[in-house]
Amino acid sequence: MRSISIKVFIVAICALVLSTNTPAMAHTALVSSTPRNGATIRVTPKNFVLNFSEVLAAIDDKSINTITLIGPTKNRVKLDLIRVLESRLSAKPFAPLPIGRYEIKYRVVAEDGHALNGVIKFSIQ
Ligand SMILES: [Cu+2]
Repeated sequence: MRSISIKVFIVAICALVLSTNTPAMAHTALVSSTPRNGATIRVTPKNFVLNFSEVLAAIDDKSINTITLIGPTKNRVKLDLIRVLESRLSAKPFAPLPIGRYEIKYRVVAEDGHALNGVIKFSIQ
């Protein structure tokens, strides 16, 4: 009987934790991106654009959000004009990109202080 009461206790705690996580407190999420995750494209995009569900944070007007482009040989590809505008993070490729597989790695912090990391994979053929 003792193990059953412990299980009931654990379930009750989980329910309490879940119920306090209301939709209004939802953390930021990636809503859309250009290019999309898994996309195959034929030309270098003019812009990389990541749209999030929450406004992104800044400290003393400095962006604390990062975006990195990793190229076909796991090399870091230079990006230009990295910008944050409300819930949007964007950057431009510095030069036309060679054919191959790429990863956009991002780390953003929403205004509620929570961070989100992610990877968008695409290839240029
Ligand atoms: Cu949050």
